[in-house]
Amino acid sequence: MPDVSPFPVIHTQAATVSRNTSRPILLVGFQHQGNLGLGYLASTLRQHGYSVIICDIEAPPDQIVATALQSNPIIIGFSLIFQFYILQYQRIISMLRQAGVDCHFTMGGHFPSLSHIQTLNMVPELDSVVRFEGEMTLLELADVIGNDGDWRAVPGIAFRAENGTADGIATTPMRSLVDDLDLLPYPDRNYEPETAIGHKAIPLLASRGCARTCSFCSIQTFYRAAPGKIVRTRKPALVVEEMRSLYLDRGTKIFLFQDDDFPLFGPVWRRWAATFVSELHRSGLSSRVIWKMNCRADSVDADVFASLRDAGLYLVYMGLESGNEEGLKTLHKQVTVEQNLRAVRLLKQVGLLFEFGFMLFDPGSTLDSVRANLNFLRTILADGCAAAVFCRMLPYDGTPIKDELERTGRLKGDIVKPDYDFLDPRVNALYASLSGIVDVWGWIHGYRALSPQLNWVSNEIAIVERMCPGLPDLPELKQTVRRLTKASNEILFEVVEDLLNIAINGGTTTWTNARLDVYRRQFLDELLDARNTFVDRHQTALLDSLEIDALLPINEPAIA
Ligand code: B12
Ligand code: SF4
Repeated sequence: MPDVSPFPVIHTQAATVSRNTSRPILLVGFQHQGNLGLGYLASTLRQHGYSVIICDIEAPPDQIVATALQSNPIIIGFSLIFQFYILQYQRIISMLRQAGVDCHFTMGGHFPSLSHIQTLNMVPELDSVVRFEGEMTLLELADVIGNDGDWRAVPGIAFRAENGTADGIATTPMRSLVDDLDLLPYPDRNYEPETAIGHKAIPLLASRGCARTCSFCSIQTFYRAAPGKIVRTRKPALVVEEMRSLYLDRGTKIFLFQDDDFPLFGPVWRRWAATFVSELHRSGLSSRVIWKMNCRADSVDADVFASLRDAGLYLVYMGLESGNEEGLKTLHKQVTVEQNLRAVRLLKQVGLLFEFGFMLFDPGSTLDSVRANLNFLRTILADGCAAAVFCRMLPYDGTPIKDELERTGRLKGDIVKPDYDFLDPRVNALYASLSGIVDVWGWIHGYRALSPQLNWVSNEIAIVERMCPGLPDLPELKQTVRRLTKASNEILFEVVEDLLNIAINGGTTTWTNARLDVYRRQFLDELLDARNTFVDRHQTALLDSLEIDALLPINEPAIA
């Protein structure tokens, strides 16, 4: 039987030196929904003998400072995965220094990797930035610092240099991306996971990297800037083995694949997916667990998705992004409107729930393109299958579109709020009036907003359909949620349309924030009432569905 569970220890340059593990390493990051980056860093360090403490960046700052003072770490590693959090990190980092914490401070993540100079300039208390995938670099940094070695020679970092560079920042040779993801230990998951209708939902990865080149996305540049293979898939049998251990040890029945683009596109990844499906069936998990993944519209195929559905797939997140050809070109999606429409049609046909990313506005927006986007949303959501969500494209650091806006003198704002104006002033006015009237934080954005709540209840229904098939009242609840979703979408679309017509023909709108808030509250009240009544009525069956069936077939994965 192949060796699947123990992880061979991967070595760094410093692996041969004796390791000083007497002091812990403190990691600070955004923990909501479980942070896989921090998880992999922590498990790699632990595998090599270090003790690791993880603090949530959203914990009270005093608590983070107290933990640092008490634990006397060798390094504090900050994980910045959302660039707009940089000020929050800045504040905590300077509090730590003021409190006398004098160990090595480093930071990693997309923004620090791609914009290391800005990061070091904005956060002067940092000693270094770890660039790109950080497992091996952080380990080596700890090894070298623990032995009072020259950390400035560790590959894969940036730091302030007194001389020799024009901008005062030096970089060491880049470290290659992790070649074989299966050599990494399972990520640390020592936190209370999110639950959906009582079921734990745990994030995991089957691959890293994305082969596509969307202009607004920092993932493609992140995985291209570092040397090494851009997309790396794990062995399907080992992914299933991780799921199996999470099922048995943690009672996990919902798995959230956070892969940027789940391996499905093209013949090689289709084969990968087929093997994954057969491993799930072989392990006995396909009838016991459900899972969600992210993919592009051009990966959707009726037969493939039917087989994924039969192996537990219940929710698909698709980055549709635009509903007009010009917009798709600006965003360099390399899909057509028809492909987007087709993907949605096929998912509905196969009976899969879907959520989507959509940018009503992008830097090339015109009044016509906004109307086309609106019509697109109306088409795909006409049956109330999902609540409308949309946003304005934001030019994140490290993206081709940000560089283009900068080159053409259109980039505005700063790292926390990067922005731009549309070329047609009427689109600017439309966007401003729309954000003023639709309190998007109450309707579209934010965990408690209406659209996410509607989608959340649809998600719960899809879970119950799979975990407790045949429960009475479920079809009625589903119908109610669809009706509410449809009505909520229609109001949102009416507002956009009204403001769009005003942007073209002039006039004033009768929509106000207060009027919308009345609708919003009505929808939310009805939604919560229907959902809670259902849960109350079926508590016993829902609780029973949380039980774990430990009688899985003995798993002897065939490693490809
Ligand atoms: C999962 C996820 C989420 C989860 C977060 C879960 C969590 N706590 O981590 C949820 C769903 C909450 C989420 C929300 C959002 N997300 Co999100 N998310 C992701 C996603 C898909 C995967 C993250 C992940 O697990 N990666 C896998 C791990 C292994 O990789 P990693 O995080 O990069 O970590 C490695 C390295 O970066 C490095 N590293 C990272 N930290 C550190 C620290 C140290 C000390 C060191 C040494 C190294 C290091 O080493 C790690 C291991 O190799 C990423 C895309 C991506 N590929 O990263 C987007 C991404 C991070 N999200 C993004 C965005 C925009 C959002 C939202 C704004 C979306 C929205 N419109 O609402 C919100 C913001 C939430 C908020 N609070 O404001 C953007 C961020 C863009 C930016 N430049 O800021 C990303 C990059 C996607 C994209 N390109 O658009 N997201
Ligand atoms: S948006 Fe998605 S498909 Fe496009 S480059 Fe980013 S991760 Fe890949």
